[in-house]
Amino acid sequence: MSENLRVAVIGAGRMGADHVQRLHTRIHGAEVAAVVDIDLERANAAIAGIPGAKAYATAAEAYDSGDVNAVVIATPGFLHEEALLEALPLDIPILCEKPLTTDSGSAWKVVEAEVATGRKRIQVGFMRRYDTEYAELGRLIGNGELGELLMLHCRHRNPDTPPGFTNEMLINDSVVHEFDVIRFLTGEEITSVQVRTGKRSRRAPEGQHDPQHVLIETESGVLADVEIFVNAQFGYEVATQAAFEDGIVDIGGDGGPYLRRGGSWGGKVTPSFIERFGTAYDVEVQAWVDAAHRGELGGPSAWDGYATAACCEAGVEAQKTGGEVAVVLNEKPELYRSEGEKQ
Ligand code: ISE
Repeated sequence: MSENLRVAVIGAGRMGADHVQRLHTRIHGAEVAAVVDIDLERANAAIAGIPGAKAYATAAEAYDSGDVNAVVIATPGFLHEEALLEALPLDIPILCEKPLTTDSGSAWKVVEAEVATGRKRIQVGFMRRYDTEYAELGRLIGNGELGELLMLHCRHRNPDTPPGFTNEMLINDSVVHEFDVIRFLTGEEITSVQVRTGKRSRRAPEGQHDPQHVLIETESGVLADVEIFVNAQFGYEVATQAAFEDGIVDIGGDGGPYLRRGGSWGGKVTPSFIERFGTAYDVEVQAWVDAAHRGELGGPSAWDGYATAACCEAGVEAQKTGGEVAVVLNEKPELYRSEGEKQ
């Protein structure tokens, strides 16, 4: 086996195919050994032009090949639990796209399975943590130079939704990112979620109430409001304004170049999350590979996946009731506690 990590990418859909290209062309210290998809044609298309990579219909076949020592799980969220429980006993580094699983019960099963192995093996693909502007906001919150953080105003807009994108997915598939990044930025757990639905866009497909307004509170009382608007038509936007005691910080606005021509001024709108977070995904995957080479695992953990799953569950209940729903978490296992938390 080469010095490089030999990665199996499970799922050759949009995100899986993107990770295959990333691993093949931009990431150092890793190569694509296998692509797994129940649709073998799609798996074969994903490995085209990648020497040494093989297509399989099942993860078991890829693992049995003996040519794989790391795995990226990029199947739809409802298939993650099974894929994670299959990969954990192999004792290999696992990068699992978000969400860890789609409900807190199954996420907790994954946490328990990892705890039973005695070491962290799972990193969850919450790529916003690797975005430079989010990281800078985190730094400003941490060093206290603007005083205490008081509120976050988050805009999360997608141009449209793929077929089958349900009302619950506004929370489980989209706002899950805000749940994670708010926990990451504040270093606190989320204590409650409320969802309000107002006027519905005529562009929202049947069964979806779009947009929605999500109100989140953390342990110390930081309030975050999220406009989740997944059929916003114009393009992709993930932006946040943070209000501190001594200043205001904006992140995520569209970048240049800006053009002045023929009496108008403007730039291009980001088309999708693939472009908006392209660099963050690269940094995330490279960090995972580098850690694997050191025999470590960093980044968002299975605990983070579990905690966000619990927030999503509260969010989906809040969608139905309109009321404020408490987020209740199990006790954090020792494996996931920081040194400070252990004392
Ligand atoms: C998608 O799955 C993502 O992860 C994107 O970051 C998010 O903006 C989008 O709403 C999700 O559907």
